[in-house]
Amino acid sequence: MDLMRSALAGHPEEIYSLLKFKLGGCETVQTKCHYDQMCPSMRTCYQYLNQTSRSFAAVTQALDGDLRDAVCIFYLVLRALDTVEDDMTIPLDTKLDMLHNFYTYLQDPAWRFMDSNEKDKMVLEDFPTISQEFRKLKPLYQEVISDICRRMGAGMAEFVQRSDVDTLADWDKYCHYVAGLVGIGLSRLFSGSEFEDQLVGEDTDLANSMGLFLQKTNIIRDYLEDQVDGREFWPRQVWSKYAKKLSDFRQSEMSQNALWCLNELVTNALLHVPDVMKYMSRLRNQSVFNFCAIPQVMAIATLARCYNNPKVFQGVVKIRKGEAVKMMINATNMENFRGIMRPFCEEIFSKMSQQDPSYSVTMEIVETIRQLTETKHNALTIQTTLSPLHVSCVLVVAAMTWQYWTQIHWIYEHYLDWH
Ligand code: D61
Ligand code: MG
Repeated sequence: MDLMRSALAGHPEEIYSLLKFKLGGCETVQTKCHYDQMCPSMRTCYQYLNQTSRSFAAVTQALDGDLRDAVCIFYLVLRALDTVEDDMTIPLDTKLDMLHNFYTYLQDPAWRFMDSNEKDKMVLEDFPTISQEFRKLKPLYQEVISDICRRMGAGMAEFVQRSDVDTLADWDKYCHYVAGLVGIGLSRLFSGSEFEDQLVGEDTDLANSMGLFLQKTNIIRDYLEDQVDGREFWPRQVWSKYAKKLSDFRQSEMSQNALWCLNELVTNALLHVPDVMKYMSRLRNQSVFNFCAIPQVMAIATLARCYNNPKVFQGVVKIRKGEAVKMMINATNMENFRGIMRPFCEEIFSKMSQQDPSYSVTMEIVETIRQLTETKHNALTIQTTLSPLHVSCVLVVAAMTWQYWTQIHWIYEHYLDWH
């Protein structure tokens, strides 16, 4: 199905990436974990990481040295905290108490929480396994994780008591608490591991922007999912210019206003791209570069797909698997990073209309991103004389032949031989 989606979208190069990925040839997410030599509780932690994170599990297990376990534990501790924040069945006073005191549970070998109904509740029910591994990390890593956990818990408690996100400044503040602080914590872990310069951990503004770009993209994409769950994270200051209620955007007659509101929020998220480019240009360790680059390119691809797209109000807009895999394979240095970001900037530009109230602001940031994503060769595509569609068909046939051949081979291996 993924092969067909890329073929029909006229992107033969994605079929090549999908086949390469299927054959296990994706260096950037090759795990460096030796699970057989790991203590059982740390192995359990990596299982929880794979169960709770689609986006960060593979790139975390590809990190170098002791950074790997530190980032894995950092993720699970914050995922546990977020599971408390997201659980609408926990009474408010209990939730506020837990959010404020969560970082203290890291020092309590027995603390666990058994009353969550969330999908990721296992990280709360088996928190002793996670906190045990936390206390084995070197003191600098423990200090960073505990500090970020304390500040994120306090920030989440502040917004849980408020009904919604009001101004754009509130939106930046909320995204700082739940994602900017992750970027700041990760950057201190990167510098603390000495795989990256001290400057990476010290420049908190850039690290914060890395998180805000990812979180704002998620909040924009998840409009409908959050509406269905009775949650609203779009800033009132923006949507109240286009509707009386945020839920009005679900009605088709509101579609133009809904799109203008959506485009204004995408434009706001794009304002973080210059900081993201500067942050990425400072990284020196390959595994850290890949770890940071992959979520960022997935985010700009998602933003480009969401821009001026009515489907945001009818479901969850997703990028193609082939596209995602191609970016994962190629996002390994700044030249490629720029080359991947650029086409999505052009995709947004191609959907802009002068009637859009945000047109001039969007045009300005698109121009800025164009300058920052100039590359020696702007297109990272296969130059062929055959049209993309022809190439796609050839590759699909090749893929199906290969699929058929492996099956024949497998049947031969497992059956004919055995008998
Ligand atoms: C470089 C590389 C990765 C980065 C980064 C810089 C800066 C920030 C981030 C990753 C975090 C991006 C978060 C975007 C996804 N949003 C969420 O997960 C929301 O929960 C936020 C609070 C918990 C944060 C958990 C987290 C996430 C990624 C990590 C990490 C911790 C630790 C290390 C590495 C990556 C969202 O949760 C969705 C859900 O519940 O499934 C929400 O509730 O809003
Ligand atoms: Mg949350």
